[in-house]
Amino acid sequence: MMNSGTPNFDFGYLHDHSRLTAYRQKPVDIGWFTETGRTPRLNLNGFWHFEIDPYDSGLRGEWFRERNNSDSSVGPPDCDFDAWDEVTVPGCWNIQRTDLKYYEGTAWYVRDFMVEEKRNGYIYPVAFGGTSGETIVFVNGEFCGYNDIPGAPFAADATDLLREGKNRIAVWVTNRRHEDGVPGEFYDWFNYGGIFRSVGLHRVPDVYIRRWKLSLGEHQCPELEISLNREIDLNGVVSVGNRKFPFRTDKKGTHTAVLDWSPELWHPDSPKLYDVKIVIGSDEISDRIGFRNIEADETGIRINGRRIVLKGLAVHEDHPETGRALTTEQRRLMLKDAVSMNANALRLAHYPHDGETARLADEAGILLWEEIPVYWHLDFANSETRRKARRLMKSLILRDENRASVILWSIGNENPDSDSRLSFMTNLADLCRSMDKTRLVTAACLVDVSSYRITDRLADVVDVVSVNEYYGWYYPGLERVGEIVRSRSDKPVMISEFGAGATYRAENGPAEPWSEEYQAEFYENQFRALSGISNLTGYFPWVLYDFPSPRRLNAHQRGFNRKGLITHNRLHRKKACETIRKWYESITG
Ligand code: GCB
Repeated sequence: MMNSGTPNFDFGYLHDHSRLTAYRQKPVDIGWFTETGRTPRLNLNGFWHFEIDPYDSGLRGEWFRERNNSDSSVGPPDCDFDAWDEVTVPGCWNIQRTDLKYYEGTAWYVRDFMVEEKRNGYIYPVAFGGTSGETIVFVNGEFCGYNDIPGAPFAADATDLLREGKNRIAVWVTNRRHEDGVPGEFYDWFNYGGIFRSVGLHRVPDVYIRRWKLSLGEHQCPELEISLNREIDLNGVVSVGNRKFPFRTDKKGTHTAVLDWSPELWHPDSPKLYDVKIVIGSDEISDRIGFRNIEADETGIRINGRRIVLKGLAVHEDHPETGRALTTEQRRLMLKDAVSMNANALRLAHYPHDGETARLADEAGILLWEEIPVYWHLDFANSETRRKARRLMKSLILRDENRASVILWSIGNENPDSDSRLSFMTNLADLCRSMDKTRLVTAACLVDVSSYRITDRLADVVDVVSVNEYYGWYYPGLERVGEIVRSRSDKPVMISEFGAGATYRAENGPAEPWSEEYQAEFYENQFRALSGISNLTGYFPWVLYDFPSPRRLNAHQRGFNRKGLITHNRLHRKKACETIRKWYESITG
């Protein structure tokens, strides 16, 4: 018999409802380590043992400690990670396991990895590109880090837990929706679960570059801003292309300098990128960077001093084969599909997409609107919700502040105007501006449908006023839509969403609601009604691809939002693609 002798069982955990409290008190600091410009020493993508744990038995019973049968204090364990099947990371369980399509709950991922040599005086961050929700990382049986924001990149410090030889990482992750979350409980997209972005083990020296930014400063010269993790003055060199610029940090470990050189500028028409390397002490960063400048006033948006109209498309990060974990090829196709309609911009709705998208957009010359899911109703008066939104915004800015393609930070989408919401959003706009002076702040506001005006007070806070309008689909009155843009002539205005549902079908038919013909006509009418308005500076038809949304259940939708211009599987282009292609072709500048 197991557990012979005097039993001293500790079954307290069966009655413990505070299993998350201790972890929640220790979220990892966002920004203590940023992956930008670094390649992990060890890529931890690939096969991981996986199983769902709907009752959270694993946290209650501390499975990550991997007590075995000989441990008389716990009895036979209920878990054996190595016996579980494997899934690949990055990935979404809803796709990888057909039985988990609609699962919303918690799961475990476990794998081993080897560390050949553990060097003293180095720091070992385990970096996660993003997961579906609250995440707890355990290394070799001990707590390593906690993050609570879906889709936020974060890193856990494994320095003290790693050992030379074989190591084990166990990750508890959930896709539970929360009333005080960002997003909240109710939204119009699919709630994928899992570790849906890359995981990697890094190694950095004890003095390392915590944050760096290269952007176009005044006088058209690049500006370098750098801060180390320690207050120390050190010599460094930044190379851009074949030029080298030595610098020295001040005693606080920071440095800002204008590099005396005028680079060829990045622009959608000629997306010039330079190889960049920063070496300081024994740390090093390598990246590819474009230099451009972006401004806005009541006449519109200018890149490098030239006015540009954003011929955009909105898109979700969702593919039938991979869910949120799109492959590089699937992301490239997304940019290619946009270019095929003469688009020069994408709105990455409604949450941070993988950082790879912005890198590919840098190369392709596609401008990006990046966004956090302050979407519909959030618990705006709740300080926890505010903390989460700030944390997500911060992580996104730190990840993508070096991407020339990213020109707009969007702080939210379609939230009814209230005092608590206005204060919440003003706080987010301030955060964006304090962290990044080289981009514009926007948000997708609601229109006052019957008065044809933008009455949302948030419009006073943002640099570019964006509005979602569905005249001609959810409500009539499309002919007057231009009045909305004209109602706000002191700022550039963009239409951040407009669209109509259409089910793809091979043959032609009458232009009735839900037909491709109706959708194409809808866009023709919209474009006609919106033409010739001087402060209208961008359009983002909703949406590039059909996408699954469990709340869409009528006969035409069947679990999908069908406002896509292309079907979810990317195979069929609806008729409106051609309408948009032609319209965008006709807009110059
Ligand atoms: C909106 C939302 C978007 C929805 C869309 C729709 O206004 O911002 O997330 O999917 O409308 O299709 O109704």
